[in-house]
Amino acid sequence: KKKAFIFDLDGVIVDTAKYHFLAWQKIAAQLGIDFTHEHNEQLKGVSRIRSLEIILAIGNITITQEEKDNLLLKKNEDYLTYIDKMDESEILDGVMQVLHYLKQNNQPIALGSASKNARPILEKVKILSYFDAIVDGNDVTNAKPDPEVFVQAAKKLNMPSEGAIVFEDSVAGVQAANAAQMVSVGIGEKAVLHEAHYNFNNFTEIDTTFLQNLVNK
Ligand code: G16
Ligand code: MG
Repeated sequence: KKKAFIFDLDGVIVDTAKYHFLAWQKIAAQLGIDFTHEHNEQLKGVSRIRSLEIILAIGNITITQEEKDNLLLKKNEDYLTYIDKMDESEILDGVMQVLHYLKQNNQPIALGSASKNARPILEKVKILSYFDAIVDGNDVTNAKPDPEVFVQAAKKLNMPSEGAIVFEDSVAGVQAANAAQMVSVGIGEKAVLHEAHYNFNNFTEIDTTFLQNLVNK
């Protein structure tokens, strides 16, 4: 039996949230906004443009579209300097064991990320070859919590949405998976991701019995 296994990227495979934070903090400072770690939580799983809009709302600031475009460009250029230094040591604990197990058992694996930088990041941490399909911020029109990114991922794998398994660290991502009729596995704080069908703090808590049960369901 086969099921589509779909992984979010930021916060699930690697902790790029810390780099997004550093880059956004510079933009916020430039706008005179004090951007905190708590604020950064709101940006998880959210698209780049939406992230900027949230920051502008925090600072109660209105700017022109041209200024927005400049800031988005600047933010990404800065973010890419952090990404450039990444290597396989940044893969979060337990992720490789799960990827290995799924590969050994010929389960279809996809990435479902809001990031437009997903491919270079997977290349940097040297796991691009594990993925049979990649759907990222360059492919979708509707951001999470819209199910589009995960529905596209299952389609690319030639697998049904129903029964597909999604690993997510964001509330919007869990909602997107649920809206797609998929099995949502929350990675992170259960209190935050309480809408997920299953909850784990990280991948080291996921064992092969759990994965096999999902396949057989
Ligand atoms: C990620 C992050 C978000 C980020 C978004 C867009 O999504 O969680 O914080 O704003 O990608 O990233 P980029 O600016 O690289 O296009 P995910 O879905 O992988 O968690
Ligand atoms: Mg995420």
